[in-house]
Amino acid sequence: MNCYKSLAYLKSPCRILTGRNLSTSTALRDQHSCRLLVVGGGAGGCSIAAKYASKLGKNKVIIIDPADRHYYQAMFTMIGGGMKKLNQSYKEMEDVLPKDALWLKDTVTEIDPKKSQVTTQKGDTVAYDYMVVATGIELDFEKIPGLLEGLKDHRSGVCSNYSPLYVTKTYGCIQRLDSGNAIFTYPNSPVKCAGAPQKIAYITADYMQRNGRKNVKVLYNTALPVIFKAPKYATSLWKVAEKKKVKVNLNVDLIEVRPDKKEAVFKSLSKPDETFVQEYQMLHVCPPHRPTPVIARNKELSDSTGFLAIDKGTLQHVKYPNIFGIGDCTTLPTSKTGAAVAGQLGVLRKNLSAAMAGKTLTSTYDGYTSCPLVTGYGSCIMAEFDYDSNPLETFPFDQGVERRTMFLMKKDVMPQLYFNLMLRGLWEGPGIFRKIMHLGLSK
Ligand code: UQ1
Repeated sequence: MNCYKSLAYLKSPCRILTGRNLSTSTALRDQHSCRLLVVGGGAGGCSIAAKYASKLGKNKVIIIDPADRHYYQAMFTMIGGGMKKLNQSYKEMEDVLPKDALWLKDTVTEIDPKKSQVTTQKGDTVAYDYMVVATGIELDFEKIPGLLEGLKDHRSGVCSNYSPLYVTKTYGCIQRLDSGNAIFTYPNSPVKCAGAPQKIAYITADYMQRNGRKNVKVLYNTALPVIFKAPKYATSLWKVAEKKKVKVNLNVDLIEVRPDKKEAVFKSLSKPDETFVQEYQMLHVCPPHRPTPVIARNKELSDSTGFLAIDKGTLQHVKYPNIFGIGDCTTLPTSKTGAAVAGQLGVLRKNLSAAMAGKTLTSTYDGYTSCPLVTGYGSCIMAEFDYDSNPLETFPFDQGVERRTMFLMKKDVMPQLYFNLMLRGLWEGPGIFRKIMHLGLSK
């Protein structure tokens, strides 16, 4: 089926279309149709659109995303630590999306899976044969009273690597810090890059040690009952925290920030009704996250948690066989990282193609995810694991220890790999290298 667009010339005269035009009675509203619709132009959406735009041909893929910029979010920790600049972390959306796909710079406001059609904010409709949902996850800074006020005030010491709006503030906070508490928080919700809240704590501790600032106390306050999900790397991280004198407090949840007094209020999750206040000079917050509303409020598509209900092996929607999902918007029970998206891409490619050809889906996602746990200026533990939190390491050495090579991999190799290969549909995670490095003997 061709993509078509009716009355397109009335609204966007510069967009050249090759498909056929259909007349419609609803003037000034476009009706599109396509073989594959991709909702979201982030890591998953852009990469899968790239694969299919070249496979299916010009304008057979439509991609919908309202953003001007595409960020490589995995770089935000490095920006917070002063090791990268914000302008290295993004490209213009029009430069990363595949040229053969039609980009609608718009937001999907409603999905009707029974009609295989979506509606956008501008009032356009897009009918699809197949759809990949890649809408990501949202940040909920508003949920914590006082947090936005603190983030917006340049002298407050409150920062967050999680948003391009605030990530550039972090390094200034680290540089100015010379005494008192530096508190790093992890919220009581699913988050993207579950390692990021503690990476910046270790980087800050390293900065203090290198600059002889002995009067700073670094605290990592997490709502989780563990330091890290995968036990192998949890063991390593407890050692890192001890070595770097980072005090780890488990089961504590940030519930309020008082920027005027430089106080943070926490709730204990292990002792009901207990709250406590800690003073800070620096407060780095990982905000609570929430599923994207367009999925969460759609009861046909989401489960009770608000995420897109897909099969954890095939990535196909549990009710609608022409819908697939990738990345942070899904119910996949693995850590939400760019590396996980890379691992899902190959499975999605194979299963979506099988579905399009009316064949049985044979590829299974094992939950592969990776978290390059940067532990300072020059060291990194390259965690890689599956659904069962068992290590799935690429390299033929123990990745549970801090290494300079892995730091350089994270800092210099990954961004290249991401922009030049993954977003062009040419990287499906390191699985193939893992097999070669382990000579086919293991995993
Ligand atoms: C990866 O595949 C990936 O995608 C480009 C990343 O960027 C988000 C990563 O940070 C990592 C670690 C991987 C996994 C790759 C290797 C070689 C361990």
